[in-house]
Amino acid sequence: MVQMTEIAEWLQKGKAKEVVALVQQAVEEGTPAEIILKEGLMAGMDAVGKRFRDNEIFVPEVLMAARAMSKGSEVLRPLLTKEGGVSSGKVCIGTVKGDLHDIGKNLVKMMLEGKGLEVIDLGTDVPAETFIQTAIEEDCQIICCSALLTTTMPEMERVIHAAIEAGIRDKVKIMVGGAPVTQEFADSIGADAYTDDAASAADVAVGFCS
Ligand code: B1M
Repeated sequence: MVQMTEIAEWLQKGKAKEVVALVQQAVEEGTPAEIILKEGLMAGMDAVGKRFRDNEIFVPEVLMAARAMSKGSEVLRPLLTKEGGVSSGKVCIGTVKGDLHDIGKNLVKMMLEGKGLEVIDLGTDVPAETFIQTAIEEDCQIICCSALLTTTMPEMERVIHAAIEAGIRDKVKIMVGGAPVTQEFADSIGADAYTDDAASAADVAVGFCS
């Protein structure tokens, strides 16, 4: 039986092949996808974050761990998105300008798709204007912004200001999230919602679309 700590350990070593194999085995053994994600992949990434902060490892090692995390989450995608259902809304999502972190954003995207929402992925380093232009052109009900750096969090406020300037603030809900983001911060910039994990982000988004 695969232990979640094994997945976390191989992820910390940046071994994508081993992580994928263990995730697949855990799925076959009947471990729920949510447990594998939280206690295996995300726990491993948390440890990587701490070692990165303490200068025990550096960008190349973090990149390898990030790759292992992405490959591992891809195995879980069909399980995490199996709810499916009829598309009930359109969302554009991106990591804000200046920020290249995309693992959390990709998980939110996966969960949104799992709830049957149509998702336009703008990628990373997305300027406020691109969020707004896409929301207008694609008629999105929701803009989802992710930020992982304290220095890029203010970009989220720029997205909200740009929505006001473009005259669409009352037509679009703006959701924010990412490790350094808090409910207090979300309230202070006038965001419509903050959630601290991808699954609750999808639940809130469905609520906005219904
Ligand atoms: Co970076 N990095 N990084 N990094 N990195 C952090 C964020 C950091 C906390 C590490 C540390 O010091 N402990 C630190 C930020 C410090 C700060 O801002 N105060 C940091 C730094 C400093 C940097 C650089 C500046 C390092 C450098 O170059 N010297 C640099 C910046 C580059 C840039 O963006 N311009 C940098 C670079 C990188 C890599 C490229 C090497 C890599 C990213 C690879 C990639 O994403 N493809 C990387 C990584 C992997 C991390 C850590 C280790 C892991 C982040 C992650 O993917 N976590 C991170 C440490 C940490 O967070 N513990 C760190 C897993 C992911 C699932 O969690 O994204 O939080 P997260 O998503 C969660 C929730 O937050 C939520 O859902 C997910 C879970 O369900 N969520 C939302 C996310 N978005 C949401 C949106 C929502 C709702 C919920 O609604 C819209």
